[in-house]
Amino acid sequence: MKITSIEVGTYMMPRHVPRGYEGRRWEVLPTVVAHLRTDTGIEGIGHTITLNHEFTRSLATMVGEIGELMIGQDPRRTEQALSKIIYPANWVGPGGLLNIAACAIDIALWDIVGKDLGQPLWRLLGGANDRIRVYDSGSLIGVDVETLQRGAESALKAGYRAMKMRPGGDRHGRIKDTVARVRAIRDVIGYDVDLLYDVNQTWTPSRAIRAGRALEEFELFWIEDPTLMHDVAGQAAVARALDVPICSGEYHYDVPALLKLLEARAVDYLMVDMMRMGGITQFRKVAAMAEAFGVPVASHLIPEVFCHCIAAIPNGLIVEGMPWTQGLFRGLPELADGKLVLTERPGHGLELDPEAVKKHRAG
Ligand code: SMN
Ligand code: MG
Repeated sequence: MKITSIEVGTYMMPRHVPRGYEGRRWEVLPTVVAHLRTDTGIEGIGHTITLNHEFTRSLATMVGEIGELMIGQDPRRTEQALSKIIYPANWVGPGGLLNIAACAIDIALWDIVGKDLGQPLWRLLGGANDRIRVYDSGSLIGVDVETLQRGAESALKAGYRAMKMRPGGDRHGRIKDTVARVRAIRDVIGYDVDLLYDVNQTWTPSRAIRAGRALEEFELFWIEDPTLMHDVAGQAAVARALDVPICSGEYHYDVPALLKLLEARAVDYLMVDMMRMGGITQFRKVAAMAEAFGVPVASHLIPEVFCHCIAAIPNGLIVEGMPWTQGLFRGLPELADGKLVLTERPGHGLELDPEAVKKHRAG
């Protein structure tokens, strides 16, 4: 089997704009889709996103150029196919745009592998589970507590049994305000629903320790990225000081960077961003590495593909249910008892929704 052509599409996916987050940056999410076609008629699709609009065209171009390097390759030999980009990319990588773009191609390769074998990715990648926990990540975004509380109610109504909140104006203010904000959400959801807390690198280690202790009574499922991404020692100190698990990793671009977090015991749970890693092929290596450290793995964004990977591995913890890209696809996994239920559809099981394509295509 050989890859014969690549086509790239850019879509501006509409997003829910929370109060206090007005502006184009939140209104649409640039999403780039790669179609890899083969001489057998099987077509694989893969996607990637950029939160910043400024380099959308560059991203689409990079996806297309990496795709051109795949022409003539056997898509089932994922490692060999991707080895074709290592030399040409050694001056525009490692990391950054290169990985974000390679992710779309890598997902499309795996989609072809699955379709060729008639198997869904969750089974091909190990099949540890055929359903996997998911948390709502899109509803509790907002500056004011009331918006968050309404978001929590809607997440419960949608069937989620776990959800993630972020600090607001309290981020650098009095810790008692941080406590009040978390209490306001626990008041709505109780303690049978898991509550996750994402700090996005904005605390110092000492503040993280003080805030983490003050939040202890709320039994957070995790505190995410409490400190600066490169302050591995600082984050390890936080992880040591607190009983609440620390989850981190989404900001890093390669396997060695995540190894550093594991070796330093700076994470209790490892979060992986498939796009920053460059796709499923690299994700598997990270997941196996984390398993060796006894560390569970959580996903960052694109849940419609990531659910396969987290379900497949023995140390898969939970999937981030961020709804931003799912409007582009048909064949999404359904939510039941707080879990995503994987199907028998081969590959990742997704196809572009023709209506969404018509509405959101931007290039
Ligand atoms: C996040 C970061 C970047 C883009 C979207 C969301 C956030 C998360 O850290 O974990 O959801
Ligand atoms: Mg995060």
